[in-house]
Amino acid sequence: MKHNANKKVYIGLAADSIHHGHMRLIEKGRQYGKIIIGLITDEAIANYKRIPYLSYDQRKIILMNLKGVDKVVPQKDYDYSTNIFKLKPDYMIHGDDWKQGHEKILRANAIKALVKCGGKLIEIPYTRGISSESLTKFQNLNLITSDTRRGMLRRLLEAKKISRFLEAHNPISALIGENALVKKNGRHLSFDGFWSSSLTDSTSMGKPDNEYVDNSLRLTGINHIFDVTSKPLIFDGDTGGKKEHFDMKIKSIERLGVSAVIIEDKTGLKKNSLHQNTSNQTQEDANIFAEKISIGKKAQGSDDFMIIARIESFILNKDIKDAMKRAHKYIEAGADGIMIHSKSKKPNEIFEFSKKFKKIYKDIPLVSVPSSYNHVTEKQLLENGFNLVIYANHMLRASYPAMMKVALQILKNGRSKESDKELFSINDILNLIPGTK
Ligand code: SPV
Ligand code: MG
Repeated sequence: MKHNANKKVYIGLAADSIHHGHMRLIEKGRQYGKIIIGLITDEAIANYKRIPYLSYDQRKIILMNLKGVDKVVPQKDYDYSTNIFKLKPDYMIHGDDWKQGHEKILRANAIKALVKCGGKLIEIPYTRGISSESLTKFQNLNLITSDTRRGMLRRLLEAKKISRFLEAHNPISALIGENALVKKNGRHLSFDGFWSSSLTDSTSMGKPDNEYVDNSLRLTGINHIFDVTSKPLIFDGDTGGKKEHFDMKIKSIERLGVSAVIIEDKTGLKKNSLHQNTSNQTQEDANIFAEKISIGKKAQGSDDFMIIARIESFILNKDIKDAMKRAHKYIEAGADGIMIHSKSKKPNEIFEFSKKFKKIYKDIPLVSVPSSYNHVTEKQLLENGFNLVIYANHMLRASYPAMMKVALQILKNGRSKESDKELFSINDILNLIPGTK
């Protein structure tokens, strides 16, 4: 086939990591005409898979500078057909790997669209031995900087309707949040990031959740988590501590690459919000708390870092009026998002809040921690205006009963053989962490 500059060749790519497989697609395309890359947007990717490591603009710059690429346009849908109808290419180039598996439907739709527009699909054998997924994982761990990681939360909030974060209290629990993956209806479901919980950080050290475990110790733990993961992290900052210390605290949290801190509007000796007895918990004066927020906002060095204000009105049996009044004050003081907490078994009060809140603050992220109202689905939270859901303590709560069970079995049996079925094999544990053997 002779190159014909009047012919349009379409190639849809995510291009989070460029490798020779992509080059082969481009090389092939150049034989047919001028290449238009449909670069899949963050939003389109994030709703099917993990958000790309590189932003849309960063990926675009790379592609624009590749030999043979004439134009880069956004592909706003994971499905190629919208762009095919719009651009009416003469050819589309794709690897033949999509003939099987969940991408079959994308192929069928692309062929249908091409037939209608008079275009033709050219498939080349899939390049074996390299995959963007494995390459991206490798790159993420090796190249991620504090800045890139920090910026991922804002990108997620823009790209995804609702993001899910999982508690991590040490690197091994974080590796679960990093790698857990469920494939469902062609989508790759995974966690978007980590929650560093004061409850589980304290509990895993055998200490009460009352701000005894100090910030520097918790940040050291996060540093270890960051050694082996690539996803963004939200830090549970408790009350934020003394307002006179808050600026220094923000700087050290932000510098590490943490994306956001959530501080709660309590005062005095902090108690966990899910405690049945709330009589000894006190809510901070809204103006004083707002002042703390603005001190933090002035202290942060990057635009990416977020301070999210957590409203404890429902925890302390106050009403929606109090919660809304506080939301206004905190946002005015610069809060980048609001977490509304509740220990009710039902989501009624948080849904009442979210309806009122989102009418006024459509674009301000709203966070839910459904520990007690845990029958609520992410879909319901999304429909009620929430943008982020935090599974706040589940990794620690899962591990304790599992460990206790095995300890009791060993005592009962005078040996460990009976516990084998509860355990990861020695081989599995050695293979879990690369470099162990
Ligand atoms: C935590 O995880 O430490 C939290 C959420 O602050 S809660 O335990 O629900 O208060
Ligand atoms: Mg906490």
